[in-house]
Amino acid sequence: MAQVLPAESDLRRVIGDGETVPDGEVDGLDENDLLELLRSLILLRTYDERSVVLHRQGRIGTYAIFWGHEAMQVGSFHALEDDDWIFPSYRESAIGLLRGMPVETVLSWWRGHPSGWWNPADYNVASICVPIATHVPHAVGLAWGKRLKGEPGCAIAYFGDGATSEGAFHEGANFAAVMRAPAILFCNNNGWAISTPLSAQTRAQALADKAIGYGIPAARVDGGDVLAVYEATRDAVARARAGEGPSFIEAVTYRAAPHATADDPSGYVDPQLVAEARANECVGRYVRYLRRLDVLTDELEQELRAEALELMRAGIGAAEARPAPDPGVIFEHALASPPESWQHDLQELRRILRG
Ligand SMILES: Cc1ncc(C[n+]2csc(CCOP(=O)(O)OP(=O)(O)O)c2C)c(N)n1
Ligand SMILES: [Mg+2]
Repeated sequence: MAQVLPAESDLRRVIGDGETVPDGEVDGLDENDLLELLRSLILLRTYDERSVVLHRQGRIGTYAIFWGHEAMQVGSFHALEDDDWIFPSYRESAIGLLRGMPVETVLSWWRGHPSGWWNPADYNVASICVPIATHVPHAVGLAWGKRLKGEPGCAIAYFGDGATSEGAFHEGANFAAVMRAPAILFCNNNGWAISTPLSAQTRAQALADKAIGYGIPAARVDGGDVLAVYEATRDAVARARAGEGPSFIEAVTYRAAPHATADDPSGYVDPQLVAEARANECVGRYVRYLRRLDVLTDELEQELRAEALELMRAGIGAAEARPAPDPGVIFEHALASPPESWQHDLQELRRILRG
């Protein structure tokens, strides 16, 4: 049995604090699996930190920072099989890297380059969704389709606390429950929807309570604990694959970074809470856990960091080496019968871009 603290209203946790709270463990994970989780955490952390720098240098556009969200993404990802579909929001923009998507592709997306759009069927990763919650019904529909076709696997949709106020979330959740779709609704509850705090978002005591209203089993986990997230998602995947329908996971953190590179949170966040969240951030927490278990050496940690940095260096080089796209792509596929004025607009755009 996994040694996991009770779920109920409290948050499930596996990683202790090295002092009064003891470390647990998750059944079925050997030393290699534990280190693979770390490799993924370091890859995403490196991707995120480098992306902020690349943005500052004007080499990518506005970027949605996920610093401190890596454990939610990595823990849930590693509970999936390759045939399970992933529906990311902008907050999980780099989750495809864990499925082998090139860094160059994701960076190209943030550069607004057409090569940043991949064929979802190549990785079983849907396009990055920017409109809040609109991908929840898509994920549920795909999951239901799998059930109808008798195919194995499930679909996981990632969204935030703010998304649970959107109609699309509620439609997707109800549909998933009614159709017993093999779907996992994964809510990253980071306490904020840009500058709107959770307290202004809902009167529900927990976001997981919303799932209960639809008859969907829900778990609340510590979103900074990669092992707790893994364990809860593994349960959800098993339910989905056994034909028992959808699950909801509420992973709780406190957003320790700005919403995006265009945001200045100093006017609305509590700096004390941010400082606490940063001190307790998920990658450091897991590194300390592995060190207490004695499975991580300095050399290996350095190796993983160097490997991730090299991937980023090569990725930005490859993304920047791509020829600029023809500005005509902005106009293509937008309207069946474009107005004549677009010809003029396109010529004007070409003229401006030529400088
Ligand atoms: C349908 C829609 N409405 C508004 C926005 C603008 N918007 C972008 S991010 C965001 C906040 C979302 O917060 P949350 O769901 O908690 O996700 P988080 O950004 O915290 O991961 C909003 C309102 C949008 N992208 N789509
Ligand atoms: Mg949020």
